[in-house]
Formats: sequence, C-alpha cells, structure tokens
Amino acid sequence: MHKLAGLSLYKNKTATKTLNRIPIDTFFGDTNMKTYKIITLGASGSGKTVFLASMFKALSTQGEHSFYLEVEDREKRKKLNEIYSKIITKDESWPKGTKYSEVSEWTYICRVKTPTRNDYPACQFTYFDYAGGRVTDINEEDTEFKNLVKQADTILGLLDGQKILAWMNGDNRLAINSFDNQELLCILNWMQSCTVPIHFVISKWDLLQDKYSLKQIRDRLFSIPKFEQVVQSRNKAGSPIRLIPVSSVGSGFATLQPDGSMRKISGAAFQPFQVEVPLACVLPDGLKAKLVELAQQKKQLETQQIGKTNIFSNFLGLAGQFFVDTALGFALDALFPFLPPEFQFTKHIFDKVDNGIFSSINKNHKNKLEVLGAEREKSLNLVKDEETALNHAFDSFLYIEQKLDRDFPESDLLLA
Ligand SMILES: Nc1nc2c(ncn2[C@@H]2O[C@H](COP(=O)(O)OP(=O)(O)OP(=O)(O)O)[C@@H](O)[C@H]2O)c(=O)[nH]1
Ligand SMILES: [Mg+2]
Repeated sequence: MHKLAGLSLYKNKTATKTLNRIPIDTFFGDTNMKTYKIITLGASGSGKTVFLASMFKALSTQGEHSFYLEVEDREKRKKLNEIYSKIITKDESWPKGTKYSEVSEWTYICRVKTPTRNDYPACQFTYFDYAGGRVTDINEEDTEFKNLVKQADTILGLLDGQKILAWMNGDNRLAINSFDNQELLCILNWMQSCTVPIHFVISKWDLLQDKYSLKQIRDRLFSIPKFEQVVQSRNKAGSPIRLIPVSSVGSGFATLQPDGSMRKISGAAFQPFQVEVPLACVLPDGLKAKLVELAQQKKQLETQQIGKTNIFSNFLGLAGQFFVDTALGFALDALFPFLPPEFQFTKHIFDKVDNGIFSSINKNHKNKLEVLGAEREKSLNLVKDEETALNHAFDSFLYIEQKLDRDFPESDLLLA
C-alpha cells in the first residue's frame, strides 16, 4: 500500500491506467481470486465452531441462495463434516471445545453453478476459529492473535445466546456477571482498535426467539456504555455495524437444561437459521466502509487545504461529488485505484452503489426484495467466468442482506 498525497493508494498493476479513466470493467484482470478474511471473536462455548460447520453444511449445495460453498482442502472438509456429524448425531454429545493452541483456518470458496450446469468460483472467505479463551484471557503478548485481528476484513463478534438469555431473564448472577462485565467487554476491547465492519452475531437464537425480540436485546445492549461507544465510533466512521440473530441448529433442535447443558431433542430436524447472513454481509459492508474511508481521507485533505494543482485534484473533485449527489457511476472509476484489490469490483457492482447505499433502488422501496431477486436471477443467466460469477454472488449477497433488513430492521446498528 502506498501513501500518496495523504491518500492510501492500493497500487496494483492496473492502477496507473485507471487514472486515465479507462472503464472499470477493463481493470478486472487479476487472476488471483479475491479473498476476504473474517475473524470470529467469541468467548468459550459461544458457538463459533458449531456455527462454522453449520454454515458450511447449509451452503454446501446451491439451493435458495444461488451460490454455494466449497472447502477445497480435503482434510479440512473432512473435519467440518465430522463436526457436523457430531452435531446431528442422536447421542447427547456435541463437538469438543477448540484447544487453546489450535487456530483453525477454514477457507470456503464461493462458487456459482449456471442454469446450464457450468460452474465458476467467485471469491473466497477465510474464517479464523480458535479457543474462546484467547479472547477473554486478555493477553497483550498474544501477538499471533493480535495480527489475526489486525488483518481481518470483517470482525464477527459472537455473543452467546445462552448467556444473553440468562442476562435478559436476570436469573443467574454468575452468568450475567461473566457476560456483561467480562466476555462482552473483552470482545469490545479487541474491536476498539479495528476499523473494518463489525457483525455482532447472536448465537443460539433458537433459545431466545420466543422470549425476546431483537429490539429488546438491542436496547439492553445499548445500556452498556462500552457497547454504545463502539457503535457510535463506527457510525461516526461510516463503517457498517450489525446485530445478526443466528441459530446453527434451528428451532426445536435442542433444549436448555436447568444445569446449563444443551439436550438434543430426539427426532428433531436440523434447520439452521440465518447462518448465511454474516457471510453475505462481508462484501457489501466492506465495500461501503472502504468508500466512506476514502471520502473521509479526502475531507481531511481538504481541511489541510491541499493546493488545487495537486496531481490528485481531479480525483478529489470527483470523490467530492460522490458524496454530494448520486452520480456515483461517474465518480467511482476515479475512486477505483484507491481501493484495495479485493474491493476493486466491476461496473456491474459499482452501479449498485447509490449514495452510499447499495442497489440502484431506493432504500425504502416497498418491493426492494423482489427487485433484488429479479436482478439476481438476471445476473445468474449472465455467468460465464469468474468475474461474472462474482457479479452474481454480489447480487445474491445483497438479496440476503435486504431480507435481513426486512425481517430484522433493528439489525442495522445505526444510531439516529
Ligand atoms: N441451542 C443451541 N445450542 C448451540 C448452538 N450452537 C452451539 N450450541 C451449543 O453450544 C456449545 C458450544 O459450541 P461451540 O461451537 O463448540 O463453541 P465455541 O465458541 O467454538 O467454544 P470454544 O471452542 O471453547 O471456544 C455446543 O456444544 C452446543 O451445546 C445453537 O445454535 N443452538
Ligand atoms: Mg470452538
């Protein structure tokens, strides 16, 4: 990454050409697949490993979501399948907790199958899973862990639904104390120093869904000053921050016992709920955060009164326009060389950016989901290579994100 005139230029072989304003589609020449790193921050037992295996299983075939996930590494695929088998097995056991020394790196390739049965990779997601103790035992010396957090494109903060239930019920002082005074604070501490989008995932939603609404839980979380502080700082930076309810096993699969253990219900169906949502939000939210970051750098430069003769004055003028009006298609090819390679997308994707909000359709459009569904179908028929597969995957992600906004409007942690 190069710093030029105070702006971060993620230089690649196409960047110089881009300054001459060649159409965006021309620059997508990189054959390396775009990779997005996600670190899961969650206390021990919060459900990180079960979530990763359940997400893999739920998305391992191309069903309603119009893309699927593949784990290329045979050993890792075998391990994920073993974890999954352990979850659905009839006996009372669950997968073992992750060992302290173990950092598992799971790479899922997002692929698209066309109606004519051709198959193309679109991008890949690498998740880092580790023993929850590494988050809650604050250890400034844990540089391996610190580096993982620093390199992430998205932070996935897993909030243990079981502990939230006790916290909301007010029925277990010990659990309550360890949740809001210790575990959540540790997660928030790790998040404080990062600038990438944050997704708080409420795990084990099956335990909460009939008792509390997301709004009630959100309101309660905001009573924690540190939580409010982190959300406010993200809002100020224009970086998306969300609260996403997820159940890795689905409603009625297991019940919570008075001693805190989880008992599987015999014969119950395994029906994961919203496990695809956090992954779908990575690209749209990441792009949004990067664009806003660039605009803020521009604003900073303006306040430092950089001369108009600067070689970037052309870029700055266009970027300024980006935030004033909605003529973004025009401004975006100027922003393009300043984006990191994994966020340099095609015109198909940039055309969906509308005043900082994705999709060309107004946010309050009543039929937005239908329109996004139609766009998704249209782009599936255009898939003929990796580039168009990513276009289509992005449309699928937008559809999932919009569905979340419709079903859980409180998910977007944007404060008024
Ligand atoms: N009811 C319910 N229980 C769940 C769900 N996901 C996980 N659990 C329970 O939570 C336990 C812990 O899940 P893990 O995924 O192993 O937790 P972890 O965060 O990986 O824990 P460490 O590896 O110790 O850091 C499981 O053994 C299940 O009993 C869920 O969606 N619903
Ligand atoms: Mg684990």
